[in-house]
Formats: sequence, C-alpha cells, structure tokens
Amino acid sequence: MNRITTLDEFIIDKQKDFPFATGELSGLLRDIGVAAKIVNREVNRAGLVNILGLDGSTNQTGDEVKKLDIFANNKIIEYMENSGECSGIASEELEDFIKLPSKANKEAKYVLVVDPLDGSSNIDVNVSVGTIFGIYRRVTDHKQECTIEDFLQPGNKLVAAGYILYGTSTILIYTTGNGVNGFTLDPSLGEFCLSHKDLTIPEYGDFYSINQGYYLQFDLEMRRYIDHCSDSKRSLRYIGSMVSDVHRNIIYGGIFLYPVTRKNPLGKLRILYECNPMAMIVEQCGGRAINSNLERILDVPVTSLHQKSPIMLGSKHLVNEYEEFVMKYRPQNK
Ligand code: P6P
Repeated sequence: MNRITTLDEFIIDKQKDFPFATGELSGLLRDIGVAAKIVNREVNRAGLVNILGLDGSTNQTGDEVKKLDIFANNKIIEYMENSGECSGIASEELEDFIKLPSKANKEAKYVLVVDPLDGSSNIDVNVSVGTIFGIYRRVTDHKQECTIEDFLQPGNKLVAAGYILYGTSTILIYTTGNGVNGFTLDPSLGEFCLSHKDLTIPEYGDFYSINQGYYLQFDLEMRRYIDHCSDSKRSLRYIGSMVSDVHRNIIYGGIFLYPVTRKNPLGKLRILYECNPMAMIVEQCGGRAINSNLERILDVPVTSLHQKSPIMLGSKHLVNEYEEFVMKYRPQNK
C-alpha cells in the first residue's frame, strides 16, 4: 500500500526546493488547508445548520450573498489572521481589501486574494462549489500595513494559487510555480492526502464549458467556435461553478469559456481572485489561459479589486483552436 503523504508533509518537503524559503509561505498554505477543512465541514452540513439560503445582502458585484459565502469568508479571514503570515485579504465578499493585524510584530510578507465560495448559487441545490485563492508577495514596505498596490499586481506575480472543490470528495489543488499537485480530504484522518501528483491537463479534450443560454449574445467568432465544438461531437458540460468546470477540464481535457455578453460586456468573472489563480494553475498544468483579445490572462494589468475579464482557459490545443476562430471571424476593424 502506498505511503500516505499529507498536505502538511508535502508543503514542508517542497519548501526544500526553495533554498531561501523561510517557511512563511509554507505556513500560509498550511493555514489555508485548515480553513478549507472548516469550510468543508459546514458545506457538507449546510442544509442542517440553517446556513443555507440568502443572508439578504448582495456583494459588490451584485451577486446575492448566501449565508455560506459569509461563513467561508469569515473563516478564511480568521485563519489567515491566525497564521501571522498574511498582511491583508481581498475577497469577492468584501468591497475593499482588509488589513490583518501583524502578529507578534511579524512582518507579514504576503497578501491573499480569494473567492471564498465560488458557484454559491449551487449551494441550495447540492451542486459542488469551490474556494479559489491566490497569494502575492507584497510590493510595499513590510514594516508598514499593506496597501492597494500589494493587490493590484498582474497574475504573473502570483507566488501561489489554488482551489478547493467541495464535490463528491473534497480536493485541494495548488501550485507554487513548480507544477500542480492535488490532495483529497480523507475524513477518517481529517487530512488532505496527496492524490494527484504532478497534475497535467491533456493537450486535447472532448469537453467544452460555456453557458449556451447566452449564445445569441456572443460575438460571431465565439458562436462559430462553439458551433465547431458541437460539429466535432464534443460534449457540452457546464455546471455553473467555475471550480467544478475547470477541474473537470484539467482532469479530462477541455476548455472553459466565459466571454463577454450584453449582460456582462466586460465579462463576468473577476480577474484578481477567479481568473488569475485559475489561469496560473491551468498554465502550470500545461494549458493556456487567454482573454477575448487573445492576451495571456496572467499578463493583463489589474487596476481594480473587482475588475472583470472574459476568459478562455484549458487544454492548449482547444485554446489555440479558439484563437484561430478569432483570427478568422473577428472583423479586422474590431
Ligand atoms: P452564469 C458562479 O456564480 C460564477 O461566478 C462561476 O463560478 C461560474 O462559472 C459563473 O459564475 C456562472 O455564470 O452566468 O453562467 O450563471
């Protein structure tokens, strides 16, 4: 029987790959793992403890906020504060970033960007949801509190990114820029155990993920591309939960597409805490992540905390194919 490698053991072991690592990032990743276990417990029993449903508020981008969103957001803040390694947090659930008190005068070097519970509209109908996170090294004086500049960094400056998928099992996927590894929560141990070592995305794939309901709102090149996917007998799989859709496409091969629509002329997904972390993971798996201008998502300047972006990411061949359709069908003057 293969020896079990827990997330904590793996993080400590991988730290040796960074000769100058001083353990702060490792500590931060371990604390994210603990927060994920707490959120997982509540997600799994949400229907029993009256944290289903809406809490009556809306977040800064107008999404109705579910009680579990708020619970997840608060737990992540609590554990990041506890870690002493995180200087501040930008979250989908917070209009502005928050500064965490430095613990025992530790000069926290990192900031966290997070979507605490992505796909939360699925909670009440028992469909999988996820947490998406990214970690930046601060660019301002560590002796001072973090500022907005620490957050408004392009995705190519991320030092770590990951997601937790609360699905048929709970899996934590993360990268620190040297490949991607996945850990499945073993409830009998209460530990995330290595289950997907050196994860890579197939170059090709038979799945495409897009909200077909917006078909008539898509630009010509997108309509022609998804017509091609359909003609190529690929399967349309769309859960309405980005973490679930992207995870399936990483495992099986496929492409996730959230283009601009009339309802969301700049795209719907937020670049800071949804697009960039997922783009880093997909690229580290060997895939591609671009926007509708064919720019690499990770190179797009971030100018506001809740900035939106269209995104197309997944298997390299499928993203390259989308690019060809844009070149072929986009009016030159556009
Ligand atoms: P639509 C969930 O609300 C989310 O932010 C992503 O998880 C998901 O991919 C997308 O929005 C779904 O949006 O417009 O298809 O319902």
